[in-house]
Amino acid sequence: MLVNTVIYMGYGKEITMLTKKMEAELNGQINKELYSSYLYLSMSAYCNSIGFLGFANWLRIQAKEELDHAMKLFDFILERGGNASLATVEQPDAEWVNLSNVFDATLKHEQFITSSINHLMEIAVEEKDFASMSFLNWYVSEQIEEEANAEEIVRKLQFVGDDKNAMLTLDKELAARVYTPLAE
Ligand code: OFO
Repeated sequence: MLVNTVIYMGYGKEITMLTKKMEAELNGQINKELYSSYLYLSMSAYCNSIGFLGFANWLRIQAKEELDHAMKLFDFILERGGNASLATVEQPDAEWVNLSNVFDATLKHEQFITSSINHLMEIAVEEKDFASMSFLNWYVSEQIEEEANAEEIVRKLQFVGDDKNAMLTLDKELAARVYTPLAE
């Protein structure tokens, strides 16, 4: 019902423009992804400050990935003939109690992002915006992985408890994470 103007991309190729509602929601998601990046960078700085460089590495890479998620949305909005409008990114917390506190907050934040993606998908379905549905499917799958990764570290931290040697082993494990840019 809310499908907008058709943009002609060349002979035989056409794509419908984003509705204003979908454009606003996607812009809101860019802001959430940028905030995620900021949040994980802040957490990375905390881990660095307490000497856990592996945890810091994992979160720094996570921050980079969130930036990729924001850029993917940015590009999609432009491709669909929309306006990417960038709002203020909220300042993230900088004070953390310990590593468990950091990763409990990470998991909670990813669950929040999942609900935000689900909300976007609901709008796409409501608007019969098939291009957005297809695009958002990537984020739906990504969120399964994002939550699982955070949950795994939360569980490992619970298991390790106060065992300093086990904590250092976990730190070493997280130091091995490498950044992989998103495929075009
Ligand atoms: Fe960590 O999630 Fe983005 O989308």
